[in-house]
Amino acid sequence: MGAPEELLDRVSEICRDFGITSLDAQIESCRALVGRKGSIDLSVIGRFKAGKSSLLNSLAGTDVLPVGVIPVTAVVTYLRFTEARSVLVRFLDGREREIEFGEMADYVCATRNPENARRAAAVEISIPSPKEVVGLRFVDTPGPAHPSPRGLTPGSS
Ligand SMILES: Nc1nc2c(ncn2[C@@H]2O[C@H](COP(=O)(O)OP(=O)(O)OP(=O)(O)O)[C@@H](O)[C@H]2O)c(=O)[nH]1
Ligand SMILES: [Mg+2]
Repeated sequence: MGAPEELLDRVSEICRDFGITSLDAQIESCRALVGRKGSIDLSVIGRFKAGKSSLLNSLAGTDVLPVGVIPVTAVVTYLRFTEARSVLVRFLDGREREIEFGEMADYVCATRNPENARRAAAVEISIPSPKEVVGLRFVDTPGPAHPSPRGLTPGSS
């Protein structure tokens, strides 16, 4: 089976042959998504420490997003799959800056960027693409009701 369009054509054909109309809406939605330029966002939203970053790492097949036992993700973090590796920080004031891969945790991790003191709006990570995730952009989010990391640092009161 070739491109997604061919796959959808084949599904439509099978549905038509068997008189199945219940999938029409889903097939049309898929066609609209496939026809869109750019990637489809796959966002993970949930309570802090629910395992959001771990899930995306697992889907990406690499431990790129920081995970941990105390609150970690402080800033919305995009993970794109491209040929080159890079990290871009977009700031709340509209500036943007490319940083070294090793600096990423200084923005993403709540312990190193408490209460988003660095004023980052988002971090965009690009890594070489495992074939299965081409066309998707992962969106990792801070858990709602994220407590201050200071409150959960081991040894703190
Ligand atoms: N046992 C178990 N532990 C997990 C699983 N997924 C994640 N963890 C652990 O749970 C902790 C939290 O995982 P994270 O992926 O950082 O969770 P998160 O939802 O991104 O957390 P925040 O960014 O702080 O909101 C880490 O210590 C992980 O190793 C799982 O499926 N099973
Ligand atoms: Mg996280």
